[in-house]
This record gives sequence, C-alpha cells and structure tokens, in this order.
Amino acid sequence: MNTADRTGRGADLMLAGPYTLTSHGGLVLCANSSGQPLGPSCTTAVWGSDIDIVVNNSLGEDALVDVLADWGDDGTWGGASAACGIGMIGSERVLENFVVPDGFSGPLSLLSPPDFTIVTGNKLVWFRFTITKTNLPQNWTGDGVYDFGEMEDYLLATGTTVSNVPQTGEARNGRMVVVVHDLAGRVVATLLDESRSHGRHVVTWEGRGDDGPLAAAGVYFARVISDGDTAVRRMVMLK
Ligand SMILES: [Ca+2]
Repeated sequence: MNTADRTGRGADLMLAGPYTLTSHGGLVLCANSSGQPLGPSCTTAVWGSDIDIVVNNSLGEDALVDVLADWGDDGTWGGASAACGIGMIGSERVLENFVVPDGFSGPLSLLSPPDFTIVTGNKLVWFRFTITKTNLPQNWTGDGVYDFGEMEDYLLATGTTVSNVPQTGEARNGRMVVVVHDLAGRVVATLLDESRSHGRHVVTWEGRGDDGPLAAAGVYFARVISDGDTAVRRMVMLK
C-alpha cells in the first residue's frame, strides 16, 4: 500500500479485501483483510457490495474521488479501454471526478457512484484511489502530487465471490454448503455446512484440504449449495 501524507481528509478501503506483497515477493493478505475478491471477469462491480471506501471530507468544499484499475497489468493507469467479452468495454478509469460534498463522512456507496465493469478475472489488480479538490483530466494516468488530497494504492483480487445471495433477490434462510473440488471433481475441502440467514456470506478457503496439507497450485471449483440451488465458481490457487 502506498499512502500519501495528507491531513484533514481520508479514504479507507472497506471492500474488497486487499492483498500486499512481502519483501520476498510473496503475496499475503493485508491486516484485517477479508480477502474478498472484487468479482468475476466481465461482470459489474457494485459499490456497497463489491467495492467501497470510507470517505471523510473536511476540505471546507466539495471533493472529487477518482479510481483507477490497472486491468492490463502493465504498470500504467488510464489510456485506452480494455476489451471485455463481446460488446463489453471496461475502462481503467473506473470512477471519474465523482463529487463528495463538503462535510460528508461515510461509505462512498451512500452517494451512489456509478458501477463499473470488472475486465479481468482470477488475477490481482492494482487500484489507485484519489481524493482531490482538483478536477482531473479525462486522460489522467494517475500521476501528480496534490496539495489537498490523498492517494492510496491497493492490490485487489478479481475472480470468485462465494455468496448465497439468491438470483431472484428474494429473502430466504436455510442450509448453505460450500465444497471445494479439484479439476477431477474430487472433494478437496468442505468449507461450510450449516444454517445461514439470507444475505451475503464470505467464506474463505485457506488452501488446505480436509486432510490438512496445503493443496497444490492450480484451478479449483467452489460448489455453493443454498436452499437447493447450486452455483459453481472457478478459483485459482496461487503460490
Ligand atoms: Ca494499464
């Protein structure tokens, strides 16, 4: 994480769950991070459920929030949009000069910022969150130092969200089962088998099989059974 030194305002990530790199090049969760991924490729990231930040604006005037995502993993932000599926375009500028009123303090999702397309799945993507008093240009590439503002970078996972939110949106309670399979269909781990209330539940797999040892790197599938409905989500184990 890279936090600029500024005073009087702040932005802290609530969702998704950020990762960080160790000095040895390893990958670990940030402190207190759930590790919740942003969501699958070519789907919509929704503010308040997939991504959110707490914003405190004590500038004495309106502030502007900008968010950049390096979908292409080329170390630069902005520029050309990336193609996503057929007919879907996802920009690296995922939030542009979004106004936060003076005195606002709370999750940015309360202000209903526009949702955006997740271009890349099953990989880690650098995000840059910026709060300024300055309108940033349309072709902004994340550069610059601002006297009044804050900039934070986060490494977020795209890919699978394990969830029992029903497609219909109707409330329901009941038994929820989450099982991890390997490519051959063998059960590697049972993560959950219990009664859960309606709503989004985050289930974290630490990469260990039911018999203890760390599973090999590769592709796995999480089978989520909720109230008789089954959904299968693809996951990639990185080491
Ligand atoms: Ca890029």
